[in-house]
Amino acid sequence: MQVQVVTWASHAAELGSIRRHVFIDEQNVPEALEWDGLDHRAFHFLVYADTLPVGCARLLADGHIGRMAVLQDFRGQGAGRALLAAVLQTARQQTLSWLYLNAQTHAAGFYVRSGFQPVGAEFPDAGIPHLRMELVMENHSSALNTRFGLAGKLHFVDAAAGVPVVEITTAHASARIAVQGAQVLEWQPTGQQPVLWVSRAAVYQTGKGVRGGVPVCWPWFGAGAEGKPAHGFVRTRLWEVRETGQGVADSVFIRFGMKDDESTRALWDHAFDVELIVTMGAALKMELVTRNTGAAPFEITQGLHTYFRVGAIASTQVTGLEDTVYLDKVLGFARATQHGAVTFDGETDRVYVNTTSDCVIDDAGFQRKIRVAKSGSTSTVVWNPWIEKEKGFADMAQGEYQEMLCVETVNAGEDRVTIVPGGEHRLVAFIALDAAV
Ligand code: TA6
Repeated sequence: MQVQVVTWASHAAELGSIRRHVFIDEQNVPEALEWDGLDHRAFHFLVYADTLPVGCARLLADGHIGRMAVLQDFRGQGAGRALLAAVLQTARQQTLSWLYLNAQTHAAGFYVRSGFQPVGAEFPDAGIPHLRMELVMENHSSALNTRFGLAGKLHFVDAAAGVPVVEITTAHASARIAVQGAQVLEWQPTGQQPVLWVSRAAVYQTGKGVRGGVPVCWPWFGAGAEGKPAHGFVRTRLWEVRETGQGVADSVFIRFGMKDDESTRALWDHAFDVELIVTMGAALKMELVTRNTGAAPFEITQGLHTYFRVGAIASTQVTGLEDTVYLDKVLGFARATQHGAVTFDGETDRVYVNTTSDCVIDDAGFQRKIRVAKSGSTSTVVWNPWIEKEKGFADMAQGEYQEMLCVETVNAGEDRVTIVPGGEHRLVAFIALDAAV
């Protein structure tokens, strides 16, 4: 079986014929889903049995492999393997650093044998069970460094197989951010204790969120609907790295992004582009930007689920939420009012509503104050699992509840955000050590 790399312009007839036979005639995929308007800017692959084109595949510039199809009479003869080998070769030539696809579940084993990992739960696409699968190319970090590295300030390393992490160092601070989930893991101002907390039992593996740092909860905050993941679906997926650069006062920024695809639309049927922009210097700024690229309004809840490192939770308090109403998750979301500073002597899980205030984490243990300012949000979550709930997290070590505290910058509870077609919403968290200490 020979494979040719072709373009839509040169081989639309052969490509279209195979896809019509396999997807439209054989699998009843609706025409409107098949011809999605992306063909003209993709790499295409045709596999031939002698001179007859019997299979095809497509690779988009963001690493999305799709439209893998082999005519019925030519299956089981190595056509799929030949196609995938050609796709991987082109991906390397294009210094693509990671690939993803939405495989029909029955074919998942074929991709696993080529190094792909399933990510997330099975989902229906055109009524056929699918699994999203990702492959971090062996050259991932080096490809990202080639395209986005900043000498002496920003570079990519592999924290574990398939888990690339960007390391940022400036005169003011250092940081680490996992490309998976666009999850800030560490931010440590020079000469200070780490400001963010990551569990010693955290798991670094494809498709699994790291316990700590700043998980991005989107496009819903909290429990998902039946069979859908808690805190949305973006924190366990690889995001695109779109841009890096230097900002004011020796800061460095990195911009991650993700668009909708069949697997996201199966979980949440909207067209979107979501970005996380992290600007790191003497302060840490995170901007979660949602754009509605579809034709109808949609509503989201979301959160920057920040885990802070504290000296000892029992001698830590949070100010800025005085006299604020909150929904107490520990008491079935009963409404209550905050009197004085928030202190901790047991499981605490509260959504404070109608508040745009800065919060200050007053940490007597480390003798410091951490300010958490925000915009684009009228709700704040404060969470500590305490002893019993900590035991329920396999990725928390015993007693770690004493050294961590979540003060989360969110749109949660009644603070729901509606975004019209073409519109955007920007949720911003701004974290700094209070000079006042
Ligand atoms: O933000 C607080 C919370 O919703 C808690 O109720 C707890 O579920 C926490 O997030 C951790 O959620 P996760 O899905 O990351 O284990």
